[in-house]
Amino acid sequence: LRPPATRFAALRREIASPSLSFLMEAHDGLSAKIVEEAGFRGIWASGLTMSAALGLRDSNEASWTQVLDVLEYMADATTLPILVDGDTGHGNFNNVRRFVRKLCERGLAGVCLEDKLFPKTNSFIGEGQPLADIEEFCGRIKAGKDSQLDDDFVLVARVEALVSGLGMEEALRRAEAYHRAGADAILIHSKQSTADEIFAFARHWANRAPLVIVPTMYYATPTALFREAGISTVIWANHLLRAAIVAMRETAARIRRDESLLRVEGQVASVKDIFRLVGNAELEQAEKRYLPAR
Ligand code: SPV
Ligand code: MG
Repeated sequence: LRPPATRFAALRREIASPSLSFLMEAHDGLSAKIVEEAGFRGIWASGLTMSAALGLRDSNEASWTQVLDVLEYMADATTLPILVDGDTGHGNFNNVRRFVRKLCERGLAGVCLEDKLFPKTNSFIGEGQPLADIEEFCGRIKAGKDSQLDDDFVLVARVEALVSGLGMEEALRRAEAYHRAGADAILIHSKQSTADEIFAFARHWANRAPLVIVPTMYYATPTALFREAGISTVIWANHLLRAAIVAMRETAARIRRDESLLRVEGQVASVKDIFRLVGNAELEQAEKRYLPAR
């Protein structure tokens, strides 16, 4: 496994490089492995999908230490750098300090903090969610940066002003403040079905710091346009969990209807595939080395 130190540098490279980077969502150890297998260079540990995979809402129902445990499984399962969806930071500046230290200790390469209030609600629910006071959120950013245990740890500040209907000026004001407070990148979020406001923001922002986007709602926008706009990083935020939901639902329904496995066997991963994914071959080697010969 790649030692954690290089993971911090790897995420920083992805975020800082002028070429467009991609982070793919994962929500547990297995999905993290699948992201790596697909050839992605980094993982988005989504708050929405980690919660949903636990059967919970994206409302900080899982405690931050429960989230940390999921993240540790993900970090152990892959060599890729992981950008953690840190929601609001689970409280005020003091909670952020402890959260960031623990992420660093477990080899998580970066965190994204959003300018909302604890407990948060998913951005695609309701209208006009209240945002954090700018100064207070800047304190969270500074506290996070002051607590990182590796120089390359990445803190992304997420601006929710467009989602909350506060407009472009407020979004830019907030992004500027968060950048000054020490954020390494700005995530500008939108829930519109086109990327118009994202592109407008990017024009005004003029690359003062790397921009990260989440095109869940404006999914039809060609990626070439993100490149042209000088976006740093695209997050495909929830698609492995959504794919799994469809596959699991279809498989459960078919087995229930058929009372037989015959028609699903060819449609599902083989048991061997599971063994391969979780590295049973390595265990066989280790047994030869460490168990007494029989
Ligand atoms: C997540 O994946 O949890 C995110 C992105 O924060 S969004 O669901 O669009 O808020
Ligand atoms: Mg989230």
